[in-house]
Amino acid sequence: MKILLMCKEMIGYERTAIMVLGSKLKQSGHEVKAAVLSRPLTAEEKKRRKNKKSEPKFPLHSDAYVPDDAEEVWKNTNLESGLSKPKINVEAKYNEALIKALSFQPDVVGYSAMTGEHYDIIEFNKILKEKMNFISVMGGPHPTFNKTVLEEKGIDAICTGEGDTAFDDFIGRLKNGEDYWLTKSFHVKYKGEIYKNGLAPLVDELDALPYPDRDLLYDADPSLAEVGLKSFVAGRGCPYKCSYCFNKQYNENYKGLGKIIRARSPEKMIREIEDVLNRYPLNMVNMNDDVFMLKPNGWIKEFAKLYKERINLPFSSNVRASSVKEEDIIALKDAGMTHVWMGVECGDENAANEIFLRNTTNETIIRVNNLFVKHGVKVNTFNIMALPTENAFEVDLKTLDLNLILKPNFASFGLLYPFPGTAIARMAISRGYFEEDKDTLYLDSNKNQSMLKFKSNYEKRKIENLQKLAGICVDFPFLRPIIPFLCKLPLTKFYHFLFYVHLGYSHKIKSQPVKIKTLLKEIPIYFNYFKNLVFKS
Ligand code: B12
Ligand code: SF4
Repeated sequence: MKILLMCKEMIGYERTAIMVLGSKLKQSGHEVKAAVLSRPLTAEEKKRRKNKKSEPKFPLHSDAYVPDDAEEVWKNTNLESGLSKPKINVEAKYNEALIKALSFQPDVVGYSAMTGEHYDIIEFNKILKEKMNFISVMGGPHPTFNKTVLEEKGIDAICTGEGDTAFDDFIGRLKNGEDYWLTKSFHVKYKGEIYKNGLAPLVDELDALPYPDRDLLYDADPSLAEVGLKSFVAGRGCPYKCSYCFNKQYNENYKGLGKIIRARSPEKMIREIEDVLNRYPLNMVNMNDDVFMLKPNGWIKEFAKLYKERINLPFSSNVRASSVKEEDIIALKDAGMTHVWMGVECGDENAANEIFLRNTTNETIIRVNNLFVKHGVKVNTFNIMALPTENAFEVDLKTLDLNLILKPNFASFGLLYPFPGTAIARMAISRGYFEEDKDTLYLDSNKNQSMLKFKSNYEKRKIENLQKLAGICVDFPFLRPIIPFLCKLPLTKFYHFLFYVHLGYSHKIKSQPVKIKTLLKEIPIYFNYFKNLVFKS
């Protein structure tokens, strides 16, 4: 079978789902390609694709996907004929992806979607459906928690959990003319009926899965191959119950269907990184596990030893203060861990524990932060503002103040999003801060506006301004006394711009120890991401 895997633009971070689903399907003998929605190629990328002489110095995989007949397909398909003007513009937005899809003529198109990304995907899928026959499947966090997305015109099936073996099963049944509509973990439209199947068990042995297929994804977005920062996932699952996170509901959905926490063996993980190191530019490893240090006994020490011996590059990971051991910090620092991303989320302990169900004290956060600093590991903090509570602005000021105590390398502030299926969404609805119906517009970034209703627009503006300025204030603490005043001013657009400049600088310069030469090479790519982020929002 021919399967096209798609996701929205990635802005510098690999979409692991495409790589893992793709490799499993290829292993089963299917023909798989990937395409990205929306991000137009840079002039440099277009040139490289056209001019065979200026090959990138790293090898693109043999099946690098630029259809030779792209121009032909484009001409013959006459995409724009008979369409009204606004529709032409919509299509123009998706040109690149449409060409790929039409020239590949897949049997199945699989979309991976986080909430907020689904709008563009649904829109694109409708256009594609007008032009060719295929089965469309959506997977990822959005359909996992928002199953009503199957009601959308053009979406034929959704995957409601892990897709590695389930999608392979779905495609296998389809190929063999079997009852694919009864595949576990899928909800499927078939002959006017909707089939809602239960979940298949979680993948027990992650090592049994093939290595993620990076070539597939990098062929779809060459900029990801070119930048030296690359993401990896060593394990899955988190047992905590933070109200704003999808894990609590996920674990409830999967109750009795397997172990929550699973890890690949250190050896397999190192081999994957080694392989990438041999074939692509790699100068910084980003371990994307929810909580990296939550691993079986002995795992961290073994990983650290192998990593130091065979990779020896700077790396970062996500941590939760209450699951950090000093001996692990020492081992990982020795292996090359330069910084961690630590969830602080809220500085007001009552709100942190009653609203966010964070279940960690500020004292623990400060103690663990100091441990990292003591051992020379930089800490970047994750924080969430705009809580569904009456004194939201004061709560957020306390979050800023906790960060001023921690003095992190970079303090990242987002706005609370009541994602479908989360406890915080139910709380926000019951407290009157949020309404959820079929017209609710979920935005695809939590950095721009709050989705909650506050007592006035002025109150909301203050909170959104604080979120934009807080990270800058942590770097320039002398601003703290005037922050409440600055938040009152109607300068949100200006603060928004400053926010992204600071975010880009903190991500690229402060959090990635790279050589000047590499930095200069990567700046145009990151500038392109930056432009997309600022202008899109
Ligand atoms: C790494 C990561 C990122 C990275 C990369 C994004 C990515 N999706 O890969 C970055 C830093 C960019 C990121 C950004 C954000 N993230 Co994030 N991120 C994660 C994290 C920690 C790991 C993702 C991952 O690699 N998982 C491993 C892969 C294998 O799992 P998976 O993607 O779920 O895919 C499996 C299934 O879902 C399914 N599947 C997926 N796609 C498809 C497609 C088909 C066709 C099928 C059949 C099956 C299928 O099969 C896959 C294999 O089993 C997850 C939490 C988590 N544990 O998943 C949050 C998570 C995905 N992020 C989340 C959020 C909210 C965000 C942000 C909005 C936060 C922000 N700061 O702004 C932004 C969104 C930016 C945007 N819209 O572009 C939420 C999404 C909730 C939701 N309802 O959508 C999650 C679930 C965390 C949470 N708190 O709940 N994130
Ligand atoms: S610790 Fe992190 S990953 Fe785990 S439930 Fe809380 S927010 Fe989610």
